[in-house]
Amino acid sequence: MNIVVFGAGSLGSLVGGALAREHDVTLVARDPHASAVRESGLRLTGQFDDRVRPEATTDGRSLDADLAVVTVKSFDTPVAAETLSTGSFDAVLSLQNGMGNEAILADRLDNPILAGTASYGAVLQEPGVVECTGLGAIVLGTREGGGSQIADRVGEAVDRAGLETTVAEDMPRRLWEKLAVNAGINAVTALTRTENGAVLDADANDLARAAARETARVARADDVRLSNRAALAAMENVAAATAANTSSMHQDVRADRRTEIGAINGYVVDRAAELGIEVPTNRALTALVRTWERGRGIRSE
Ligand code: KPL
Repeated sequence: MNIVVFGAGSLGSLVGGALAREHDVTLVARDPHASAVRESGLRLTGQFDDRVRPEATTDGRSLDADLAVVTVKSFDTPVAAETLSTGSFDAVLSLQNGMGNEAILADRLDNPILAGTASYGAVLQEPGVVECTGLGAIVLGTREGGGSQIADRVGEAVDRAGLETTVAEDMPRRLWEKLAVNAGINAVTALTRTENGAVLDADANDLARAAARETARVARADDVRLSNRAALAAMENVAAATAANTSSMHQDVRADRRTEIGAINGYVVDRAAELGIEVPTNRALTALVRTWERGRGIRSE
């Protein structure tokens, strides 16, 4: 399969690197990462140990492939969609954090849009080198739920590259469950500069559980069947499985970068307001991370 990975930061480089073991892959990345990959290939370290030679470019316009995998930060999705609309793809798969990405892609693109979640731990160590800090899984399917041939075909191609893949027919529920995981782990670890396992410790655990529970309540009000128990179990299982990993929001804060707070806890707050539900923990976490962003002069929506 010809695959474009749009937004090859940490996770995108890991997924793209793994896919390149089996498929023809082009990474759309920033420099100096893109030029390092062009010059010396992409080195996968940690749980994966390999060197692959995908194409790499900084220009994502007018690309042509069977599949585009979108791994940009959620706040960059509108620009990614605009750029992807200049190319030609049979399908587009979002493997991003937060909610609302698929809808933005579907608004601007005519191709079938698949939704996905990825729970691999990934850190871009230096240009051209990505470390897999935790083995995880990819779940993908149609964004509305239900099956499709294209979801099966993409799932088979991703699985063939050695990434543990499930094709699911209940993506709306899976996306809300992943949102509960991220709502519980990301802001708490970013604000306290701790690794994911810290949310299993007493004080942080209350906060992370409250954020995940509120997320499940909003999901149910949004007609998605996600119990508190399932949301809490998912959050704590991921925290335990990735205990030594640095969450993506903690990585962003450490690097003084804009975070995905708007698409994670901020999304819960906005959807809760529309549905008339109180979500005080998500509101507090959102306010704290936005205050940090503003203090650093980083734009926050
Ligand atoms: O998705 C993640 C992230 O860091 O954004 C988790 C699942 C929390 C793993 O670190």
